[in-house]
Amino acid sequence: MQVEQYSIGSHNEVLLKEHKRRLDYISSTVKDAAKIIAKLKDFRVAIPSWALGTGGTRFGRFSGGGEPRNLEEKIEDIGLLHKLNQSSGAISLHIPWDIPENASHIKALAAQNGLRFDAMNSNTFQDQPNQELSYKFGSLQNVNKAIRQQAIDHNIEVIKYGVELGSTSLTVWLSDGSCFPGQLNFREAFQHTLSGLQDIYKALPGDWKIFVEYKAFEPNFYSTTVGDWGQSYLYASKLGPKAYTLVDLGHHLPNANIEQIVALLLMEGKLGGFHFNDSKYGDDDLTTGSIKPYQLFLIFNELVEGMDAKGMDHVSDMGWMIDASHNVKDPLEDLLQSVEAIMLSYAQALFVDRKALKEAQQNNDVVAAQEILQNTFRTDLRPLVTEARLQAGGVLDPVAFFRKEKIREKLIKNRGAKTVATGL
Ligand SMILES: [Mn+2]
Repeated sequence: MQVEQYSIGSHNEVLLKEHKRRLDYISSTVKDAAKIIAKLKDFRVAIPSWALGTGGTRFGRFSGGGEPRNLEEKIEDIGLLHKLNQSSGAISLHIPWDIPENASHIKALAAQNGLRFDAMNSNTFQDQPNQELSYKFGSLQNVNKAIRQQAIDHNIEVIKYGVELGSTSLTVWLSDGSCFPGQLNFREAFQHTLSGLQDIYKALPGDWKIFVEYKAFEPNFYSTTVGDWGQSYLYASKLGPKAYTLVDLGHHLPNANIEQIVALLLMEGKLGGFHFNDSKYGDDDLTTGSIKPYQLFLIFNELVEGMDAKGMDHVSDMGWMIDASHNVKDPLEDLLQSVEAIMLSYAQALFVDRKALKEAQQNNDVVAAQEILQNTFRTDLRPLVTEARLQAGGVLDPVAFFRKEKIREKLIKNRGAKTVATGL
């Protein structure tokens, strides 16, 4: 699906005057506007290969049509998003849903679309057709050594695919755990899992990282073997310097203070990856920023502060990715909304007056500290995000452009109304 440059130009021309008016206003009050815009232009969020189709729940799945039928079409869809917002120039692959049969062809296609390969994702939470042994009772934690070995071998295979594509990280999310008391020996499950992760760790190339993603519950409802950031941190610490914790916003128990978790993991140099989404109850995988935008800002505030304290690069020293599902929205529109929310929160975090906040903290001035954060959050920085996108060659209003150009209708015409992308 090609988007012509002239259609971007004519879309922008119509909206340009109003945008400039808003930009001039905000630039007169935000003294570092140009610096923030420059940072926004560099920022990049990876799109997972399983997010391009309509998601589902265990009750049903309602496809919207025009979904990508193969990896090539998924790359084209992400390329399209990136063309519009200039901030989603990376793809995160899931194996075995998206095995690159011809790595050099896939690599070239991604490059044509301005994309690079972000973290690779393994899957030991499902049984695949032709799979010899079942993961019904867990993978790396399993009491059966042959099943554990099968899961280790799979992860090493995923690393090999990643090497061919130029990826440099592996994300391991395990659904391992138990549904009933007494089902598992917790200590043994941990030790098996650690031992499996150690074998996978040994297979990492020198410049690779492994991200250990935690999740509080689901699909197991009594215990999860990598259930929270403490457990993930324990694995990552025991594994070594190439191992990091990955925070997925939806993987906590209700009301968890994610911003504090992020701050401490960064302090320990152990936060390596980040999955964006939003939730009301659990792992709802809703559009980023749709339910709790203030929390998203507070988390970003800690990310920026913590990364700066460690001298980390905002773009390359963290694996940023969206991990959401789209049950009732067009997946591409949903992803445009998520990226926009991420960029806005990042802009707000960059705008926080760190010196004034530090001073308020030192003086125990609780009111001033709150004022600083809330005034920042309530300042409309959207024109800075839009300007960054414009300067990078994107469109002023991605969702409006997507609709005006009837992109979904064109995708349905090309691919058919009954397509179902691989994934959840
Ligand atoms: Mn995730």
